[in-house]
Amino acid sequence: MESYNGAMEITLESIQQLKKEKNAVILAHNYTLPEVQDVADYVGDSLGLSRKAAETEAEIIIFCGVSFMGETAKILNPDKKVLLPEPRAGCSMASMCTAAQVREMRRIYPDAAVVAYVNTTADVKAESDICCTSSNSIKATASLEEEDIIFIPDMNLAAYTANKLPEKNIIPFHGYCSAHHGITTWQIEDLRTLHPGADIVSHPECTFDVLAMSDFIGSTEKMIDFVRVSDNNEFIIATEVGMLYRLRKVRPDAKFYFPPNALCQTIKMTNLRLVYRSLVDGNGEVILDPEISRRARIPVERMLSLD
Ligand code: CIZ
Repeated sequence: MESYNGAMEITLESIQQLKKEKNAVILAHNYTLPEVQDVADYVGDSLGLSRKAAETEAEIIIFCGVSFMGETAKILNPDKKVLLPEPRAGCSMASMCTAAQVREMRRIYPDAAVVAYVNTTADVKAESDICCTSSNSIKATASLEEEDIIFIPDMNLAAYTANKLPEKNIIPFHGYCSAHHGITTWQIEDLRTLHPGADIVSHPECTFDVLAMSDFIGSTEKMIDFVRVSDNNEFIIATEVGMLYRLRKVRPDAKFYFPPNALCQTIKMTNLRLVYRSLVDGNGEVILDPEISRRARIPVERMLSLD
């Protein structure tokens, strides 16, 4: 194996060897390709990944996910090298909301605090009071003194959180994740007709109507925990289809049914060859403006200090 450009086989062993030589850690989101999950030191949801990024002692963090995830790792590790093997892998929801829009909402609602879902750019985090993930949006929002809460950018997570916290006045930004927002009640209804015994397990980025049909709602990692200990062996899974790989590992005996269009194409752009390339030549370094990074760290650390 001489270069990553030619036709050559990149093996698990070659990646492990390079990781050791470079003192690198590989973090991967639950939606990444199986070949990427197989070489990762940790696979999980945004909260788990942020925690791992905050505590790692490795010099290089290879982040297999989309750009806001790499940025969050860099915000938490300004002195480390953070590499996003496919730097073009963006998140459509994160790009729906700009820092200028957040400033404008603050101008309109001067008494409100801002809760930023982790699916935001560093610029947007820098304008926010606290970050949250889908596993702690309720806790993060409840931790704020303000009654009025500007919740950005996911209107579905905002609705889910608002429903659990009637004492708060949640003002949503109208962004959404295309993969989750596109899951419809009739798709879930069709799957339920075909598999009447299955539990419906949904991600809070789904619409409120889909959540209303669900037996369990949670982040990807919480969904895995639910399935792991469930007595049932059939599940309708309302989230991105990349989850199938981990779900099959934790419950090889169970059957999983996904709606047909739940796919995040950008997170699938990272493959083994790109991971190898980042390890060899540092491709995809995440660079942030130091002042933005300093300001964005405050809401991220505020979130991490909640548990
Ligand atoms: O992994 C998840 O649950 C996603 C997509 C987001 C999050 O907040 O962790």
